[in-house]
Amino acid sequence: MATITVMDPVTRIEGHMKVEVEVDTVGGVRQIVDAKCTGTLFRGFEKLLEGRNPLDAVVITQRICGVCPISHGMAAALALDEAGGISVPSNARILRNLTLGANFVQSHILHFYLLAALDYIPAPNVSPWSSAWQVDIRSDSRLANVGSNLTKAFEARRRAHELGAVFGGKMPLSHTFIPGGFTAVPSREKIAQARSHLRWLTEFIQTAYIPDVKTVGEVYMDYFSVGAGSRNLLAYGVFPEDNGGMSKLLQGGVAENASRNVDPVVDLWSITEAVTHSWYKEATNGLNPSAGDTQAVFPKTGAYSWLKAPRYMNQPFEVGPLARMWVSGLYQNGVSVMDRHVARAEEALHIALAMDRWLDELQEGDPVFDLPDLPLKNGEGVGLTEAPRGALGHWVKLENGVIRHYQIITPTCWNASPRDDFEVPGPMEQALIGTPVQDGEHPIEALRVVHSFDPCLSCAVHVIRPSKKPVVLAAGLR
Ligand code: NFE
Repeated sequence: MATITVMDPVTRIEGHMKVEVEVDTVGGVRQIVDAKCTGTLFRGFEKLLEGRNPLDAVVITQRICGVCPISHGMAAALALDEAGGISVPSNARILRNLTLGANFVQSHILHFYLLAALDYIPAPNVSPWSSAWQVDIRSDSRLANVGSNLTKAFEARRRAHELGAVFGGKMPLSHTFIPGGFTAVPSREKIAQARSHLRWLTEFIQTAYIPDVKTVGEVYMDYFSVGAGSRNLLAYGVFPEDNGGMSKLLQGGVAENASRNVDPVVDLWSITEAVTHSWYKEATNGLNPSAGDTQAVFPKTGAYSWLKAPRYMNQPFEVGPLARMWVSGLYQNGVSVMDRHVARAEEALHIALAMDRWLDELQEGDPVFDLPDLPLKNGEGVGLTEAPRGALGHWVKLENGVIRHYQIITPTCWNASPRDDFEVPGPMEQALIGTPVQDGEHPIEALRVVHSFDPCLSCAVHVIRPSKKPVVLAAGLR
């Protein structure tokens, strides 16, 4: 007999999400046969930017999310750099990389220890932890190490924020990203301070984070075969290593069906957003973000999410650390729940080691910005970068010194997207379908699949309904 379980809200994620799974027996195996992921919160950012000073984009878009604000600061700065035809000096490129790198390390450690680990180990019997469903929590003495590092992870996050604040001024939100460069200067003292935090964090990643993820992978080996999803992987690439941005620490690219042959993301016009199953006006279906619009329609027949459905060449693509590490040729073991965790941990080390090198490359006394003529008047730009959770793009159009049009596609929008106009489910929905489930009432296996993508719904929904009258919108709970 088929059962339907609704998890609302999904906990230990960022933002507001509902996941509905239908469980049935197929070929003698109890498993998820259908899944719907819903972004349940309606927010406002893109419309908020229209008519504002272009420089506001860097500050305001960081408020989309407290976990990955630096990525939005970076994407906005890159979009404005392009709109203004500005190139940034080496120091600025490196300082941007260092501040973003600290944010990645912070976010990855947060995800494993504070959001995902409790799907696999018993929770400590103290606040703020509370146990997950006690289904399939395996008893293995090796897991004790993971538990003992849960509290140390708080210190690691604090350290990573302090590292980001050395040049970023403060964390989690930084005011140092500007078109044309960066507003802090490197000094010998700051470099030494950053290096001290970085060395501590690198050791934590090497001696705790990576071994702990590998331990969970050994005890839950079967999760290397669960939750593959679309197997299409996409990254824009991040951390430019030269001022032209041609070479990046993590390269961009697309790998269809987890192919080891990686193609470049050549055609930005092939990025579109479907809204057939999203609460937006159908006339805006299939638009490229440079022309995209966000007009809410609620209720709407067939719609079940505030997320749009981004597609590349009409296909759903998974984004995130696994996609980045895959297209860069640094991790190509497989596409699964556990591969996402391992790739994320290995990426954290890869970035931390590069940050040590970038500290050496900073030049005290060299410029940190190439100031553009302000205000930026007219132009168009696309800021493509990566957030901890995957590919992030900001599309901006300036007219007469103000922002005329702004669109953002976040990583979680790619991963947790609803079905598109061809009825093709999003990557997370595809990853859920086929997942074996022991207890249909408490499908912890579904949570493990969802958590492996590290979803952030705050990032994924960011539109407003421009109305003076407050409008109450509910997500249509069953
Ligand atoms: Ni709110 Fe974000 C990241 C972005 S996710 S965390 O990483 O952009 O969609």
